[in-house]
Amino acid sequence: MTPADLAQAELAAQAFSPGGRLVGVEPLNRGHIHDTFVSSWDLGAHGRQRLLHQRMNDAVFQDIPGLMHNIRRVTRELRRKSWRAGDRELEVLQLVPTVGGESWAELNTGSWRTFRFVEDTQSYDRCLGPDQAFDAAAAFGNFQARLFDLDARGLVETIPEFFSPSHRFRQFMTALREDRCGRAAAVAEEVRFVLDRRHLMHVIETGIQQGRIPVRVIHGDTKLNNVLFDRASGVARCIVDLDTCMPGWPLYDFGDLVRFTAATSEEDEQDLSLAGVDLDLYEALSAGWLETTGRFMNADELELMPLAAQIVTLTVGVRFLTDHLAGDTYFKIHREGHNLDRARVQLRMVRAMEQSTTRTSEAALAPA
Ligand code: GN1
Ligand code: MG
Repeated sequence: MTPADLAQAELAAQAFSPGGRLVGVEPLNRGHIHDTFVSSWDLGAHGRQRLLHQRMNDAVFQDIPGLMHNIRRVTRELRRKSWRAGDRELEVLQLVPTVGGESWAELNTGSWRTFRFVEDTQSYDRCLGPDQAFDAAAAFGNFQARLFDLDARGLVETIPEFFSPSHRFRQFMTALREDRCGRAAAVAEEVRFVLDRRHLMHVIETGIQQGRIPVRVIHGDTKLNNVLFDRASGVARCIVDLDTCMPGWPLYDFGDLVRFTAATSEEDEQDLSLAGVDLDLYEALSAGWLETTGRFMNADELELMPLAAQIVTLTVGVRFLTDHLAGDTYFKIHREGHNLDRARVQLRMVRAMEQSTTRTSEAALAPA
C-alpha cells in the first residue's frame, strides 16, 4: 500500500462522508481481490464512526452495477427476514450510500463502495475449535436459509460460471496448454494430481443437469474469516463479503467452509507437512450446517456433503494453480510462488480428505 493509495482512499472516503471530520484512513489488508480501507470520523456530539471502503477490482468484477445490484438485493432480503441463529439476532451488513445517494462512487481512482464498520468484532484465519466451527457453520447455513425464497434469476451472475468445477478445469487446461510463464514443467506433480481427479470436476454439473442438485442463491465465499465474531462473547455476529452472492449450488458453501475452516494450516502455508484436515472440526461444521440447512437439503445433497468438500477444495486449488500458470493475474500475491503455495495446500487437503473417507469407510466395514 503506497502513500498515493492512502491519499486516494481519503478522497474516496469523503465521497461517503457521514458528516463531521475525517480523522484518518488506514489500509485493512484482507482478501485476495479488492483494496480495503477503514476511515474514522469525528461526529461531534454523536461520537466517532468508522466506515469500511473498498476499491472494487474491476478486472475481476467487470460488471460493477451487477455486483452492487446483487448486494443491495441480498441485504434487503436478509433484513426483510428476521435473521436469527438460535436465540441470537445476526446483523446484516449495511451499505453506506455516497453523499449523492448512490450505492457506489465512480471516481478517477476506480469504483468505490462503503459499508458500516462492524465494531467490537474479530475475524479468524484459523479456527479456535469445534464450538467456533459449529457456530460459523450454523451462521453461514442460516444466511443461506434466509435467502431460500430469493429467486436466483433476480441476481446477476457477475462472474459467469464462477462456481462451476468443470469451467475451472477448462480454464486450468487452457493455462496449462498456453504455459505463458514457462512454469508448467516445474509443477508437473501438481498437474498430474489434478488430471488424476478430472472426473470429480463433472459430478456437480451432472447432478444439476439431472435435476438432483438445485441451483439457489449462495454466499459463495464461506471462509471462516468472513464471519465476524463478537469480541466479548465470541459468538458469530455478522457475515461479510457478499461479492459472490449469486446463483450457485448450495453445497458449494458447505464445501468452501470445510476447505478453509477445517484446515490444519493457513491457506498459504509453505510447510506442507502442516497442511491437512481436522476431522473434529469437520464433524462440528457438518453438525452446525445441518442445524440450519438440514430441512432444505435433499437426499442427494445430504449424501454429497463430504464429496462437496473435496470438490470445492480441489476446485479452489485448481484456480490457484491456474493463476500461477497464467502469471498471477487474478489473486493478489505477496511473494513469489504465492499462488503455487496456496494451490499445494488445497491439493494436500484433498489428499487428506480422500484418505479420511477411505478410513471412515474401512472402519464402517470392519467387524465390530
Ligand atoms: C477470493 O478475496 P477473497 O479472499 O474474499 C475469491 C474466492 C476464493 C478465495 C480463496 C471473487 O476471495 O472465490 O475462494 O479468494 N474471490 C473471488 O481464498 O474470486
Ligand atoms: Mg470474497
